[in-house]
Amino acid sequence: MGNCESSTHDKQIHPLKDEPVNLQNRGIPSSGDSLQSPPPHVFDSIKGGQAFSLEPASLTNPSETINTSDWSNVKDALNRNRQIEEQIMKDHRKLEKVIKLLLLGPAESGKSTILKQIKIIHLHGFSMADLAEKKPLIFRNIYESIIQLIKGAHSLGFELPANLQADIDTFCLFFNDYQFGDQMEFPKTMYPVVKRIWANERIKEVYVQRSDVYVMDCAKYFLENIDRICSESYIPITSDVLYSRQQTVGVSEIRYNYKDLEFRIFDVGGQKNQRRKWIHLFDNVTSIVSAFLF
Ligand SMILES: Nc1nc2c(ncn2[C@@H]2O[C@H](COP(=O)(O)OP(=O)(O)O)[C@@H](O)[C@H]2O)c(=O)[nH]1
Ligand SMILES: [Mg+2]
Repeated sequence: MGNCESSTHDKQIHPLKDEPVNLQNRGIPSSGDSLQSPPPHVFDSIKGGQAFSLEPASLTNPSETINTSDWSNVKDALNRNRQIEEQIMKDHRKLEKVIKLLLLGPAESGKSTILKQIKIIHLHGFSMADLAEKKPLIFRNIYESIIQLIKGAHSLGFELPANLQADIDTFCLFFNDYQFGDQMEFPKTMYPVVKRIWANERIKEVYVQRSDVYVMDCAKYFLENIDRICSESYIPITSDVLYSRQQTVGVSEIRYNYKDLEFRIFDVGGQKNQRRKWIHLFDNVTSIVSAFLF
């Protein structure tokens, strides 16, 4: 292999032949012009025998000499290379401003609640439509709470007064037929039944002992607000939405900007069978926020 020199002078040594090459004679302007002799790293790459993607075919074939179109191809390739490098740098700078947070923790530890709170703080909260559409979910939370309290009383061996049994039977019959849908009114017949069941002290005791039996955290909040929730003009308020409990299926994401950073927060299903849906989110994650039950 012949001499290789990197220089901005007009005369260059052909990298593969030992003959000097006059770049100006080949229509290549000298330094200071926009079309300069090829930068040193072109020759370096040839010398090192690598990065041949930047070279015109003639450079790899010693029998051919360099012509203007070869250098023009080199220049094009270098331009493309520079553009790609600039784009990579831009993407990198952009990525540095993206903060990816993954919320992890057991079911009902508050992951989805954190997401709702972020929506309130950073994304203008809930619209009237958002609030109204939570009605069926809130009603379902109340029905499920009552069933859990009744089951809990049985599991804990609590004796319930005989006069409550009729209400319990009525409610269980109703719940057996109940199907979750877009129910926008709390059933009038169930309102006094639910009220009487929750008014019972033994039932309230089940809620206190919910570390031993499963009762949703939101039970007390909704049952204490039953009069407001069962009123005809009921529209959920923000705290109702915060307390509402819906099992997360799959992954939900919220994005917001704070200062010049873009936050992307991922809320995932806590159940084991949901985990394969979010395991890939660990790629490039900035932080993991763990939620715990206390
Ligand atoms: N005690 C209490 N419970 C809350 C509060 N906010 C939300 N919760 C309840 O905490 C539970 C958290 O559920 P969720 O956020 O869906 O948990 P995830 O499964 O980790 O997404 C729900 O039952 C909510 O009703 C609060 O301020 N106090
Ligand atoms: Mg959730």
